[in-house]
Amino acid sequence: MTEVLLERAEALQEEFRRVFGEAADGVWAAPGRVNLIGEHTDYNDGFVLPFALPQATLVAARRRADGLVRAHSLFTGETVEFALEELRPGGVDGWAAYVAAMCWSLRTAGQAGLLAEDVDVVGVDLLIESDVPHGAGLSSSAALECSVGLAVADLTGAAVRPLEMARLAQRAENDYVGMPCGLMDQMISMLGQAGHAVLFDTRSLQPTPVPLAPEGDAEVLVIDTRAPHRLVDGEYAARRRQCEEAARVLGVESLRVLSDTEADVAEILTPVEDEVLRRRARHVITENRRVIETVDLLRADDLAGVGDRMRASHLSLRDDYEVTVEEIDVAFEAVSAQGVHGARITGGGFGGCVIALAPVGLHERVRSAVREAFAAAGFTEPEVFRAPPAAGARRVV
Ligand code: GAF
Repeated sequence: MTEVLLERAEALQEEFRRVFGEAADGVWAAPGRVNLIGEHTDYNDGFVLPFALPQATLVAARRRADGLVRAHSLFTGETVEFALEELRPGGVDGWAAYVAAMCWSLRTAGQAGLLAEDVDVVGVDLLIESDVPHGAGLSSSAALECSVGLAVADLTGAAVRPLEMARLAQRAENDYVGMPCGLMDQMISMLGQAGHAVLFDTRSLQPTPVPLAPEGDAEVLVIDTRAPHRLVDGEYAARRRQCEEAARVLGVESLRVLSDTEADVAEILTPVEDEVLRRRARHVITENRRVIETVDLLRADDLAGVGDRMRASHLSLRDDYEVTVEEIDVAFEAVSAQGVHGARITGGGFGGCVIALAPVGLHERVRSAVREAFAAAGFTEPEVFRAPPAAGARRVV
């Protein structure tokens, strides 16, 4: 448990008393994430290799017995109230949709076959604060879902395992909020480990922690381009449909099946006549292979090799999957010229962040290079910060 998180939790408890007039029962936290490699593979049964960030969403909560949820966000200053009995998918919107979605998902978890029985959520007051950058592709939504889910489950006395909570959060997002995401973000928010990335096989649901630069000679830098997300939901859903269509044409259950072979990608894709579908599928198949190669290279401490895979991933996401935007490509080129091992876009795309795997000591150089490139292009000033892999969701106090 970090000092900083404890201090934040204590401050949040005080604030809770001010907002709700009573003491909180506890404080729970769940982190945002970056993905080292394995993008747009999670909804294709594939591999991902994310890690949890030190940035987290904190929720102070108090159980109530009258079937009401009251949630106050320190980010927007708003309080939203709803009755649990009246929860229907899509019924609450904005940031509170994720709160409502988690309560709904827990209350119907047994019906959905995700837990042995539905969780009897009886009511809760929630106070929420977060330092996960919002709308930056760093999974602020998963951090909110998982922190709220943990708080509500704990206060109800329900034993929910981390991976079960991740699946409940994914269902909340898919079926309540309407975003057809995969499982990566919720998985890593629940299962993150300090000092490690987590290789996750989204078909077997098997997580494998992989130490990240244990020699202390390298670190991950995050460049938040602050480019507004554009068309994100529609384009994401479209990519997902294209992958399903490509798998259908190829006669496989998912594109993952094709990543497991040694076969030549061009040959595999010969039956796909549509050029766009072919490029989408090529990205997914080659990306899955890059994830597995990256894990082997990390274990061999071959950071230059990891960097090569990151670069190849970026180019594939730019040219085949078409999810980058100008700010992202400018940041990628600027950072790649600073002596880093490698760089790539991270997250779903259409804005968001670039990450770099860099020898320790390059932080300032990367920051000024990217800022200069952005100033020259007339873009908003980007943020650059270090990202040491952190622990997953937990109760803080
Ligand atoms: C978003 C989604 F939420 C994830 O499930 C994943 O598909 C990612 O985009 C792309 O890799 O973060």
